[in-house]
Amino acid sequence: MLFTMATSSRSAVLFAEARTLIPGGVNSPVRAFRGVGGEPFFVDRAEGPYIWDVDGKRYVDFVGTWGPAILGHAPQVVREAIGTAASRGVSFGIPNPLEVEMARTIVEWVPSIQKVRMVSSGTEATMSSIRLARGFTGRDKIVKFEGCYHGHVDSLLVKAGSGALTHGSPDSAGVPAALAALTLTLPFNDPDALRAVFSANADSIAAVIVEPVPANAGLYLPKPGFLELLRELCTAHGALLIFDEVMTGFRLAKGGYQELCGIVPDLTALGKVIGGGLPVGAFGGRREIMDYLSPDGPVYQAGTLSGNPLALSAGLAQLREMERINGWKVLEETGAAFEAGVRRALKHSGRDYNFRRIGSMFCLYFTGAEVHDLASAQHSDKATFARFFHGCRERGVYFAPSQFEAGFLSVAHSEVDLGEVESVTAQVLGSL
Ligand code: KE4
Repeated sequence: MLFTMATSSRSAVLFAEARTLIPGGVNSPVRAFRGVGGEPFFVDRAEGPYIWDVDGKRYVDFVGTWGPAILGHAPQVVREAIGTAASRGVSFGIPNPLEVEMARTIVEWVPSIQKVRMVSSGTEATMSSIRLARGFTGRDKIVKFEGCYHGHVDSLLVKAGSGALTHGSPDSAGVPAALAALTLTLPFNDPDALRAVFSANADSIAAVIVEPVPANAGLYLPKPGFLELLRELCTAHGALLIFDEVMTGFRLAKGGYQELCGIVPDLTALGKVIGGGLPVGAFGGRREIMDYLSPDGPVYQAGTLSGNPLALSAGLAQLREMERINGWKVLEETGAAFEAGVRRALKHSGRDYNFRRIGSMFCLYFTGAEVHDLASAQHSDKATFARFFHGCRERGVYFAPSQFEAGFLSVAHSEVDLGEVESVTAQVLGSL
């Protein structure tokens, strides 16, 4: 089933040229609509909860550039901060005060982080975290969970989620078998599998990396006790626990999901929100671990644009604004209102569904089965999801173009927007 844009649309013309110049016509695979069919539209501009495509069509946006747009798109405080910073210089490659201010903020807001290093993407944050864990422990094996996505790091592109899953290549080509063999994968929410992997690998596991709320196979939640058991086993076996909070950090709470669940990881990977839409990632944790990093320690890690003044200005402005307005309270209220509307629409649809939400992150699966891991998420009816996605897109509501992604709300989504989305959702569900 193909959903094609009008051939005369500027998006179609742009995409045709893009495909001759850029692999798949996109700079990141999930943007190619392969999970839902059809061709992507091209965006012209974005503001608040809205995006406009190059043909002038407006959408209420629930992707939010995959998480960074927590205040909505192009918030004034972020635009002003970027302008002010740019007037003083765009990049230095020399220590600058903003790096100290961002590090101080992260350390204050996330108590498990005693020292932090800035990088330029979530991938760099997780890649550096696992290298640091291997260097600190002197061990080689990494444990991850099926369907979790931690960026396109060789060691972590094993049974990965997000675009890898959408494109049916959870185990990417180009990753040497010898390296992939050092990555052990488990089903999420499976305590027996967790105990077994530690029993079988005792003291050779350097780290377990986990999305504490997996949001790259849609969205599902940790079962009670699962993360607590993970923490206990890592401690007992001298393995480091790495929370990948690139998506959940500073979004689900001021201190990220670890503030809500009360579990203290050894390292945390961060990104998205802390860049205000510009390229930023970070990783941090216990001082004794972080001091293993060059130039003090033997684990090398570096980056030309790490701590870039524009990116840090944008991120700090966004974090400050979230704190000023208590954005986390606003996001919970908005999320609850959004969920109520979607559930009213679903209730009348007579369809099997599984709607999951935590704070401002959500996912709608078209399956009546409980979704708690990758295998159950894959029971969702992807063809129905694709029809739902395009039906909403045609009516000006933009959800993530894949069943295996999460949706994001911002503080800019108003009651009017949510009312519009409830009406559109009801119409589309009724037409499937
Ligand atoms: P980046 O390298 O894309 O900045 O971050 C990688 C990453 C790490 N950890 C988690 C939990 C993530 O979700 C991500 C990236 N998220 C995807 C969306 N599922 C980015 C979208 C894309 O790949 O284009």
